[in-house]
Amino acid sequence: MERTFLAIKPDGVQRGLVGNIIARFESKGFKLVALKMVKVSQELAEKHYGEHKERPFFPGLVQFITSDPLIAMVWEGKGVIAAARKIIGATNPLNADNGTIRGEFGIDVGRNIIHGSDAQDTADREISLWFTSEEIISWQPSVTSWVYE
Ligand code: DAT
Ligand code: MG
Repeated sequence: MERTFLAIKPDGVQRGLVGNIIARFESKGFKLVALKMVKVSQELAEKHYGEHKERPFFPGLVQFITSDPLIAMVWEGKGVIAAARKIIGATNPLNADNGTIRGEFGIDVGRNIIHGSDAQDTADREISLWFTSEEIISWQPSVTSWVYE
């Protein structure tokens, strides 16, 4: 089954949005298979955002993501990578649709609340960067047959 890496960034944690955000993925029917609070190191932040290292906003992005704890998670389900990106909304919160996490809760692109992997290869890379295989739990929700036909 498909998996994606999601992280509620330090702004989402500070603003008390952890429960609201997790509830959206839970109630959609996706399965939480790993979760931890992390005070991110410089090294992990630079690896995670490696694709952006030449961009002017990179130092600020790394500073922000390492400034305070975040919530790192792995979610599983059919089509979860693309579906999570839709639930999250556009990168710039002012362009994000109403009803999305960024659309409801954010204003500035550098305070956009949550990260989600954007493709299968990124998801694989990010999951193995943030979690060991022992930290990812295989379990079967008893409601599975009420979520999938
Ligand atoms: P996303 O998080 O939607 O995948 P991205 O991968 O293009 O977006 O960028 C990663 C993060 O970098 C993004 O969540 C916020 C920050 N960022 C992107 N573009 C930015 C910009 N123009 N100015 C400031 N921060 C930016
Ligand atoms: Mg991205």
